[in-house]
Amino acid sequence: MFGGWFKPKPRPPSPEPFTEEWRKIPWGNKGRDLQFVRDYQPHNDELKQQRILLYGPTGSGKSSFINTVDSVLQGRVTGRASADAIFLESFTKKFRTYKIQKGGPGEFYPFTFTDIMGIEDTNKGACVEDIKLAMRGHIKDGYNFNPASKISEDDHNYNKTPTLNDQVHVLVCVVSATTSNILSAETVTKMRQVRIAANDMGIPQLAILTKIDEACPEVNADIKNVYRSKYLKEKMVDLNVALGIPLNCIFPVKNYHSEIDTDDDIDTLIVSALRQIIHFGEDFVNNL
Ligand SMILES: Nc1nc2c(ncn2[C@@H]2O[C@H](COP(=O)(O)OP(=O)(O)O)[C@@H](O)[C@H]2O)c(=O)[nH]1
Ligand SMILES: [Mg+2]
Repeated sequence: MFGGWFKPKPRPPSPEPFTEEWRKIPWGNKGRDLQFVRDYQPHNDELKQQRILLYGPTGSGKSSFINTVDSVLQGRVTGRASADAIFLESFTKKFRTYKIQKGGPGEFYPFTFTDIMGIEDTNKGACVEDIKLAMRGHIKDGYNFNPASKISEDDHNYNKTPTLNDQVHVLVCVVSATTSNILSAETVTKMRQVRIAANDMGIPQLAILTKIDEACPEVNADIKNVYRSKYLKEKMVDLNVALGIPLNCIFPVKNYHSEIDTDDDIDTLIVSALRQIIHFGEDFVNNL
């Protein structure tokens, strides 16, 4: 009953696992991106906070990503979004938004993460119709997803008159690098539908490829090998082909999951992805 059951067989060591480093990352200098995130304020006065919607299969690391961003910004490993090691069924059934504390109590960063119930092969995950409504801002925090049917307009968690602040401003697809086929056909179909709907609304999209440490022994040995790993590049290309997300919008990361202290290199990958997410959300709001 533990997550370990789902772990794929270890990949046999490759005779030549490396390629030339194909994306430049400011290792040892996370400060620039971190400062950007710390200083970020939406241009549009009406926007209190960007809403970043995370979607993807159960167990892909959505909750862990929220925790990791929280940890990076707090400078210590935190654990708020209930990342669960047991993920036979989607653990996140509620539509829930996470704020990240900045400075004192009651003061938050101007962006939030909404963790949606996992997109599943069968009828277990949130239905695409609900995700579309969520993107338009119709679903209130605390709503319990029902995989069998979409939210009714009479539900007390249905927001009839969403404002700019209720809408989703960036869609982030979260996929694990350990999945052998990257995604099942049904999940791909569902995720594509979500993407098409987001495209129609003009919502920008990115992808986060998680568990790069577990997927790749060379990266586990040194995370700075991330853009030298042939295997991870293949995974990113697979994701690009499966979902149609451009390669330069795909960010490989390692989430904090067993660590007790933060690490500069892990932080560096997280803040560079976060910075891009914030840029995309900001562009969307300014182009409305
Ligand atoms: N090794 C490793 N494990 C991870 C990573 N991200 C998440 N996990 C683990 O994967 C499992 C599922 O993560 P979770 O965040 O609950 O996934 P969710 O269902 O998408 O919210 C948990 O046991 C996490 O500790 C990662 O980057 N590396
Ligand atoms: Mg979760």
